[in-house]
Amino acid sequence: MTKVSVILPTYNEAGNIIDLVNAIIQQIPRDYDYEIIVVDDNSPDNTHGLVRETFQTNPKVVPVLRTIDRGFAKSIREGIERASGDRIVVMDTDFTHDPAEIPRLLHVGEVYDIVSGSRFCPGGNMQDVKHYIASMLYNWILRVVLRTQVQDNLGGYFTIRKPDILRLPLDGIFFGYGEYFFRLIHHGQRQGMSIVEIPAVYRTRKAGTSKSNFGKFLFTYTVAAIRLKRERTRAKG
Ligand SMILES: Nc1nc2c(ncn2[C@@H]2O[C@H](COP(=O)(O)OP(=O)(O)OP(=O)(O)O)[C@@H](O)[C@H]2O)c(=O)[nH]1
Ligand SMILES: [Mg+2]
Repeated sequence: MTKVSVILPTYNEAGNIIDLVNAIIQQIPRDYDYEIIVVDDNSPDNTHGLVRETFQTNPKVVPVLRTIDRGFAKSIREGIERASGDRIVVMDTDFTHDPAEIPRLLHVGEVYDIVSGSRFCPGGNMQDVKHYIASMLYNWILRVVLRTQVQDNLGGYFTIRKPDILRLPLDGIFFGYGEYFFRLIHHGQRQGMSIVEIPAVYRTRKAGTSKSNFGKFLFTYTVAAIRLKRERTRAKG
């Protein structure tokens, strides 16, 4: 039986995480074994303690506490490295990524190397219209700069087999924030992996507050894209 490890990075998600873990458990297909790894960066709202307490009798829910080097992408990497499953699923923990899409991700993942839940393929969407338009425009720029062949380079809701992700240059991908995802797609594409997007509707955060700031991220993501482009040009030349 294939085992899927669902990686959930959290920072101050006490209002979402219990319901989310329960919703994910409901969505794991019966022919998969699973574990859910909640990687928390020592949230002041005690997300980690809450998960530990609530799921103490379920060994398939694995709470991981990080106390140094806080970071979204680094937490995801830590979750991936600790995963005991053959298949990885990564998603946000504020209900932006709908657990109901998990069965389709796993199903398509049996055929393709990376399957990404995308807002920009037919059937995909986002409840927050302004965010949707801003992300779409920014994705066009990213695609021109990086030549990635996917439409949603900032999604972060995906599945890949663990041995496949370990073949990618993890040090060059997993740092910073959501831009790690376009580095992952970029390197996956360069290594000849098959990448497909399936439609996903991104919802508005259920509880808690956002940690992202559009202006700041526009700058960091742009610097990250230019760096990646330079690396690519250097590697070619
Ligand atoms: N472990 C860890 N997780 C984080 C960190 N920052 C954010 N996260 C998680 O990463 C996910 C995305 O963060 P959000 O605050 O929702 O940022 P966003 O999705 O860009 O912004 P919204 O559109 O407002 O939802 C959430 O599940 C957060 O809990 C961090 O420093 N460490
Ligand atoms: Mg969010």
